[in-house]
Amino acid sequence: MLKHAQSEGLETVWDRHEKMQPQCGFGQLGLCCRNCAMGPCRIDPFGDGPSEGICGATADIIAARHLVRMIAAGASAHSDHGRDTVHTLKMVAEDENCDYQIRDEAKLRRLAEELDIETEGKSVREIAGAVAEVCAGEFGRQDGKITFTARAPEEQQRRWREHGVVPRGIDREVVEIMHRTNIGVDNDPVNLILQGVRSALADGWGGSMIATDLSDVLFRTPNWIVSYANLGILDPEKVNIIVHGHEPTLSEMIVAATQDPEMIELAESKGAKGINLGGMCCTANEILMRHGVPLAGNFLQQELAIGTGLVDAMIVDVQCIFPSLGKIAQRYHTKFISTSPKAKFPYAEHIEFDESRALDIAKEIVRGAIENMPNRKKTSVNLPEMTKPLVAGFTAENIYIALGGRYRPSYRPLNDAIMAGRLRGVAAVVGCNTPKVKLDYGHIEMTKELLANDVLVATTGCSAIAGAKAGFLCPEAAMEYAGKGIQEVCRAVGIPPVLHLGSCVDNSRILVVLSNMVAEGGLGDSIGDLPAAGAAPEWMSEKAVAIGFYVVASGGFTVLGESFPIEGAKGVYDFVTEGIEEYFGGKFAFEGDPIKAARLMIDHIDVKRADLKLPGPMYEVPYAPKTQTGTTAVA
Ligand code: NFS
Ligand code: SF4
Repeated sequence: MLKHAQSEGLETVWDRHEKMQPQCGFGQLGLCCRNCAMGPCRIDPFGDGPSEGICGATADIIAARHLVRMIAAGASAHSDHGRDTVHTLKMVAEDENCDYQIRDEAKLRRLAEELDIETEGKSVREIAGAVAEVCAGEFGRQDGKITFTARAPEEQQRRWREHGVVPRGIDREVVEIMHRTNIGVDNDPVNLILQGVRSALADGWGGSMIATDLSDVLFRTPNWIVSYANLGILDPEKVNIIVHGHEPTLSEMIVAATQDPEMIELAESKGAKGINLGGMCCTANEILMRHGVPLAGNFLQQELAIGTGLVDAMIVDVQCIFPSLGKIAQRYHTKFISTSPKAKFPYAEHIEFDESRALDIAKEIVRGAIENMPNRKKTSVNLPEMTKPLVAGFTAENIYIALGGRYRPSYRPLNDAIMAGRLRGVAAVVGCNTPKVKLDYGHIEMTKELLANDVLVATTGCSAIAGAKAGFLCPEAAMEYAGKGIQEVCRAVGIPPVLHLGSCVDNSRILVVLSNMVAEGGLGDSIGDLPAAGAAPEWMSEKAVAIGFYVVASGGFTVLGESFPIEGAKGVYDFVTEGIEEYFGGKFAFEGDPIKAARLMIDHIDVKRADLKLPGPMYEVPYAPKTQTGTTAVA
């Protein structure tokens, strides 16, 4: 596809990345500030020039302020998505003719109970209204704690209380970051980062968790589903529509519109063999998990998708959408349609999505795509015929069943497998793509190394799409890539060695799974005690910074492929890679080589196994750190 793009004279993210070299060293090190108009200021990393900004801010203050603003931005993105989901649930409650419905009543009732809502004698819509109201309240809450934080192990909650980071309201924590990072407010780097942690927790255990749970209620909780992935899912004989972005309120309705008989008939009248819908980025994961809609690709593939010349419409809502798409779409016949009042793009046709007329608008968009198919420029078509089969649809509600708890609905089989050393541990490999490394390289190499060492992998976001394209999400992958322990587990229960848990807001599912593992017993008192680790080998978005911080603050060891922009600020760097562990049990490491990064994760898992007095891995593993205490592992 890159060769094709080149021959067509298309400029892609990789070309722009190359043109941008060398990138600004001050920015990379986190040593520039323009938080006020006395600046911009920059600190000299070599010690010859200024060591403080004009106001007197040191490198640590400047880098910490910027870092927590990144958290605020990321937490806002996830949480505003959560807010939109609440809004949709409220609409369902208020309007019986609404295009959306309650698809998982049992989950709605469970949530109502958890939120202390009286359900006796209430209709489903009344319960939905009450749940929506309580969830909406979590955004504007002024004090107390975000309700779902109670899902975390008690020991973790105790640490949050001890260090004053229990999140109050979701919006409040973000606003407080914006206040405290103004010139002349909070000038203690650790104090700033603790507020960053508070806002990140409000995201993971608040905004993101609400987005996940209410999406399950509205669109149904996912279950195992098969599909396939990569640009080869595009079909020259069908109308091809790609939905790109994040919020399932839009993509769910596009799914419904493409299945409408009237639309299918219209497509056939134009000579098409039907309508082919594919997803891109996290909205792809949402509709894959619930409907089996194939994955067209991840973040870096968005321009290439249009470059196939086969996309009749690319429909976008919010987040991770390149502003370059409109220009590229103009080179082809592709309709590039923006739908959110929050996100408009150059050269896009804007058809505003309004939840109260959701299906009608979705049909209007799909009709436009169908009518556009005859305009394809045959000479520009290039379809890379590559796809891989996959299994997705793992959740906190079904993962224990998948792992052998069928006859006893509990996490016991999973915990037992870890305690016995059949599984050395578990890892979450998540997050974005970046043009700084070869496409998907970080995800693929890291995952292979973990699997070979009997570390079971959970995945979400663009990493899940990378894993899907690499073929990791099918059960057979265990035989090809995994160690003997994972092979035994996968053979016994028929799961892939890499479990797809959804979009990036669905990292909240991973928090719940880990909390459930702690509650099951035998693996310590908190998430930080588990033989587990997380990674975002190719992170690029501010959302990933928020995720990283809520994982670390929840006790998780997290390896990032690229450092935060803090390397010029030693105090901040040392705090996030060391000091923070004493507060919350988790910490960051930065490692660009995915194999070395995987080994840091494995080292951590082995230390946790030793702390829990668990034996080493049951089977021979290729990587055994020198410090290993196990009996059967060999170097
Ligand atoms: Ni996550 Fe999903 Fe992908 Fe990164 Fe963007 S799509 S919300 S931010 S690039 S994983
Ligand atoms: Fe410079 Fe301080 Fe203003 Fe930042 S806040 S631009 S360091 S004077």
